[in-house]
Amino acid sequence: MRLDILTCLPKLLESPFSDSILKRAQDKKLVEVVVHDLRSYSTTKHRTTDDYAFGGGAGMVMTIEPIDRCISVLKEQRTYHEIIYMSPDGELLNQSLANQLSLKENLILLCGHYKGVDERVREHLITREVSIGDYVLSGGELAAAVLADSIIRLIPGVLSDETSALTDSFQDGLVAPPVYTRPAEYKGWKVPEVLLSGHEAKINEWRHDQSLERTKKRRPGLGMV
Ligand code: 6GU
Repeated sequence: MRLDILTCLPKLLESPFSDSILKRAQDKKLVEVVVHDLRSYSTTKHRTTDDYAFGGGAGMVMTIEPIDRCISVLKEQRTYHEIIYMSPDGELLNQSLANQLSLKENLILLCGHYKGVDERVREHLITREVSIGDYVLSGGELAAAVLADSIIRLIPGVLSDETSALTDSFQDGLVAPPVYTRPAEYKGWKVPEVLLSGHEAKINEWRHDQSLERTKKRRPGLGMV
């Protein structure tokens, strides 16, 4: 997979991709993440990427030209399956959407900022809009990093067998069961006996029961979308 992220604040996207699973996925060539600074596509004297809103008020608005120029250059190089605008009024991210997007070859994520982008970007350049939840962030960068993480970890080979995405919370419409590690007893707080039994079938049954119980208690309605 190739993931191109367009932003006017590229520094915000440095650390999420330079550590742990997302770094390893790139090192293993399972994903190529390229962050583009929209300022370098600006043709104005001061390389601006925003301007005042027509009609007044509303704060600064991201201009269409740097975004269009950057997307055009990328589209000349390959075909993109989705060009996604990160926006709090977009479609809500969930595991099902992450699964769908993880199957695509090339994706563009556009990070919004200020009071948003010129509406013509949304009308003519974007194929989809995604939000990561019903709250407002200062910009789309952190949201893009969240979306990218949720997608990249699903690409075959990114996770090892032990960390397989198949056992994640949400993947089967259930939250994950509790986990424990050594010591088996700490301050008198004990690990459930069944986990120490070595009886695999019983352990699996216990975990499944715990998942069902937890889902019912914490997230009733999960997976019923
Ligand atoms: Cl994608 N962008 C911003 N600015 N805020 C958000 C968001 C996106 N998703 C939730 N809040």
